[in-house]
Amino acid sequence: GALLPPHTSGAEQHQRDCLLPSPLLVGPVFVHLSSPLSLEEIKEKNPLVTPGGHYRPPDCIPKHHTAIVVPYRNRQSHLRTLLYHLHPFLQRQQIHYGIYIVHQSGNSTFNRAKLLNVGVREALKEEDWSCIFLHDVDLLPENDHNTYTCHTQYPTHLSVAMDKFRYRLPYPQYFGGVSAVTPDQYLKMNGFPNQYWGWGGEDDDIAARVRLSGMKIVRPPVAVGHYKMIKHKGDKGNEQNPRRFDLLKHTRLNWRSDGLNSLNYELLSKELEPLYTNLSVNIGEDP
Ligand code: UDH
Ligand code: NGS
Repeated sequence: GALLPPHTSGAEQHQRDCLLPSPLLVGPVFVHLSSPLSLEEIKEKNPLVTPGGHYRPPDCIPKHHTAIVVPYRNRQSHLRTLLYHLHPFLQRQQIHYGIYIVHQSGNSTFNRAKLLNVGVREALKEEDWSCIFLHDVDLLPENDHNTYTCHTQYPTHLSVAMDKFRYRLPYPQYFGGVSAVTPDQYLKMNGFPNQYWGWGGEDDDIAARVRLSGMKIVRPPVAVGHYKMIKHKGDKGNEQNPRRFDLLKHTRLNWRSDGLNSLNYELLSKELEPLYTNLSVNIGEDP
């Protein structure tokens, strides 16, 4: 018979590659935001998810290996709603995935982009992910044809049609919400900025890095990129950053020196929870 690739495990020998697109997709779904289930109840509904929030399709060999990185502090009910929704969504896509929650410890001003840098680095220490998703905790994809995989050449912006923006982009360069990079694309743009403390501008800086490093942004069709946002008030510790406009004027000068290559942090703990990996991290504070 034909020789099997050397990395094929015994259990996989009689399996086929997962079909693309996945036959399990259902298209648009209604996202209901009533009070979320407990983590135990969500785990019961997702019996094949393994500790740390990992999953592999049981009956076929997946082509895609995606880490979902979520910047996080003090949004417990949003997290439960996201997990309730995202696990089945990703399983219908038949991809191999893992969910990483990057929790900023302490009370210093929130820094979304730096937490994303930490998440990418820690996720890649664990597995050879082919794609990394940068995912706000309060955004729920409404159509599973919006596949959580990467474009081979360019970074992807997925949340192109959010309900709060009346299902369209708020402005052409908008890159916030949910986006994705391959490890190569991430290296090429020197990751994300570490200097945006507080709300605003960090996503625009990331979009600028994509262009400055010679890439462009790709997007799914608007009809597929629908997201529902869980409504909430501004967070304590994430007030608008008054320096964001000034920082954005200097992205062109700073992107090569501030980013992945200047990242420092202290990993306080890493817990393999039943539905996600919890990384607790000290990222310092606004100098
Ligand atoms: N986040 C937290 N905890 C915080 C702050 C932010 O977990 O205290 C994370 C979370 O994943 C959130 C993301 O960072 O989805 C982005 O936060 P954001 O406040 O910038 O964006 P969001 O879309 O809200 O959640 C925007 C409107 C908030 C009030 C407007 C302020 N002008
Ligand atoms: C822009 C912000 C982005 C933000 C976007 C949407 O003005 O960081 O609005 O904000 N850029 C600057 O402040 C420079 S939202 O409507 O979600 O609150 O993502």
